[in-house]
Amino acid sequence: MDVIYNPDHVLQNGKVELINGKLEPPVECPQRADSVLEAVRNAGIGQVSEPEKFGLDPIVSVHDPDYVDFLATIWDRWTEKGRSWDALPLNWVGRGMRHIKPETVDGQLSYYSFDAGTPITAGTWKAVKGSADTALTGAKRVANGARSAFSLCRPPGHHASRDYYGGYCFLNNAAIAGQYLRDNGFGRVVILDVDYHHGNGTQSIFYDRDDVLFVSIHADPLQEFPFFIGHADETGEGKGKGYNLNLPLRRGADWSVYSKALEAAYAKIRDFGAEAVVVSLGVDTYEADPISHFKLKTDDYARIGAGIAALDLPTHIIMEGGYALDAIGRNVVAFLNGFEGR
Ligand code: Q9C
Ligand code: ZN
Repeated sequence: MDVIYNPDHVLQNGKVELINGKLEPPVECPQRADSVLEAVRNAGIGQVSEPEKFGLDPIVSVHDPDYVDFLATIWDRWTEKGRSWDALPLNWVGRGMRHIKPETVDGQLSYYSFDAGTPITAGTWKAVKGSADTALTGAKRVANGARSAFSLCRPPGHHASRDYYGGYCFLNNAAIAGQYLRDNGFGRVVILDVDYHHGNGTQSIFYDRDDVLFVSIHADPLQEFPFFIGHADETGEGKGKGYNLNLPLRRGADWSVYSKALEAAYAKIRDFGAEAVVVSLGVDTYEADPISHFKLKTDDYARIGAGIAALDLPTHIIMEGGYALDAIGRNVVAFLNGFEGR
């Protein structure tokens, strides 16, 4: 299958991430995508190409234009204040406070974010825009008839919602790709999110819609980030009622538990009558992932890939999380080979 890779991802290179109360080197680092690329190349998965440039139209079809403008300009506004270090927010709306957009740089960082673990740097916007273009290029190939494509997106996207960033995500690559497929010939699209964390952004973007089904298998929000969304009783609203399926699993989930959730996901996708699948592929479900607590093994990713291929639908695979640097590439390749039946 075709692989889309954006060399400009390296421009998202934060100096620090707030982890467990300490400022540490970010786990969401450039080496992640480079190690996946190397493994994909060595495995001969397919032609690797750079993304085409799309304008902002397909991005603002799922994101607030003012938010996109904020992302594109915030670094310049931050540095105009004489700050040369990573831009991070400090506080958020608490219960009873009002979500009115502040005028200042610091106020707007707070307004448009939901965590302090997602640094903005000099190259963030360029990397983020390139990541969205990587998703759009893969979506275009699938819309043009490809059986599958792999968009090696970095930074990831599934935590970003219509108008906020967090969880290392700024633009929601899977949502942008899913919307692109809707706008280019596919009536019903499913986004299947197998990242360890709940894809809160994707869920929120499509929560009131019946044309894009969101299905997510993830760590129970009672135990894991993003903590305040991702429960099983979130099933959609308005005409989107019944078009959101959350399958939260407790810490320690291994294949015996995970595979049952996958079967439930496949059944839902078949019932829905999906015409195309977007996979939010996180390999942070791996047993040795440094920030996660599931117990999947490398061979399990081949099983997930094969299971998704058995849906027999045009499939666009999009990279999300996965932080065990020495294993991400191997696990992604296992998934892709499993999908291809090799
Ligand atoms: N102690 C994705 O996988 N913070 N995002 C973790 C670890 C947030 C993960 C802190 C994790 C976000 C795309
Ligand atoms: Zn994740």
